[in-house]
Amino acid sequence: MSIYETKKKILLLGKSGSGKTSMRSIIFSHYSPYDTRRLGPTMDVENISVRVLGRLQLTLWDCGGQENFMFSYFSTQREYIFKSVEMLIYVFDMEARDFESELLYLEQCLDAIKVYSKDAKIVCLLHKMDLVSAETRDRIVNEKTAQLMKRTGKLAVEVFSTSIFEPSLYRAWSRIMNSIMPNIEIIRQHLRQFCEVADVAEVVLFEKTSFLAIAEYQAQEARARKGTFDEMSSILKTFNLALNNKRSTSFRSIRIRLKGFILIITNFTKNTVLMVITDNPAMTVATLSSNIKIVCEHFKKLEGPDPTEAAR
Ligand SMILES: Nc1nc2c(ncn2[C@@H]2O[C@H](COP(=O)(O)OP(=O)(O)OP(=O)(O)O)[C@@H](O)[C@H]2O)c(=O)[nH]1
Ligand SMILES: [Mg+2]
Repeated sequence: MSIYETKKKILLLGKSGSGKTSMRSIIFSHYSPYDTRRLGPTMDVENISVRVLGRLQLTLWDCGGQENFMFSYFSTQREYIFKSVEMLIYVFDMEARDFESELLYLEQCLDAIKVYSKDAKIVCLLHKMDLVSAETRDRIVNEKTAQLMKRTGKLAVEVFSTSIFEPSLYRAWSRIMNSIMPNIEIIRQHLRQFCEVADVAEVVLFEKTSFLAIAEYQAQEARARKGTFDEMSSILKTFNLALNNKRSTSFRSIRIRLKGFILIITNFTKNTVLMVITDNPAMTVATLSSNIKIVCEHFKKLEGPDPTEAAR
């Protein structure tokens, strides 16, 4: 049986204009950050299904944040919205002045979640961080996080600061994806084996549409390098967008060879892209490429058949 056979409901909530539709359009559709200026407010709820790796299907519930909609989520639509939720993502606009009133909304969400989806994971995004000056960012994030934590009590809540103009968006969403991927440990184990057998320093598996890093493994000596993956997600996504717009084609592979260093980023399985880095001076691009081909067959089996193809 394939290891990816799950449907998961993710609720995206937050006041109107906080940036919910923008972030999901950048990550899961082909929007650039600048395209999001054209977005109008979301009316009621927009459901978007995203197939992540063959059989993991996410249903994003992008809930319009205008007051009348929020009111109905907490009254007439309460059960419909908050039942069977795998993850609640609450988006705070760091430009908005009234953080207190946002916290009241969050509290209402948490009350409903406790009733209808008590095991749901909770993530809060302090969004539009690009509008906060670099000198005050750390202080503001710490203050807001402390205020948040006071209100969420014993619930485990993860907080990320994000901006559509920065790699932080990918960092947060990669972590989100990691935490809801079924059997992520199995994938990691396979990446680790690949690193060891092929004498590779680092390997990262990206989802092909979003370029979110799903899983990674670093050999001991590579662990000092930090931050590569989130930046890489946003670079690859931008590169792919440019290819799409200018040449109606999409990304296939990048190979970089420097003295004692090879980096290959290549289409891998139907739903993934693989990045491999080695600093073994004896390794050649040809050997590394053929190792990737061998391990690819193995991952294809893990991923299992795409149900949309099986149905044809
Ligand atoms: N500066 C900045 N602007 C952002 C960011 N994210 C979104 N925006 C802008 O915020 C505006 C509103 O974004 P939307 O995504 O439509 O907001 P929403 O939360 O979906 O709003 P509703 O659908 O009404 O609930 C758009 O003009 C975006 O370009 C960000 O990180 N930084
Ligand atoms: Mg919206």
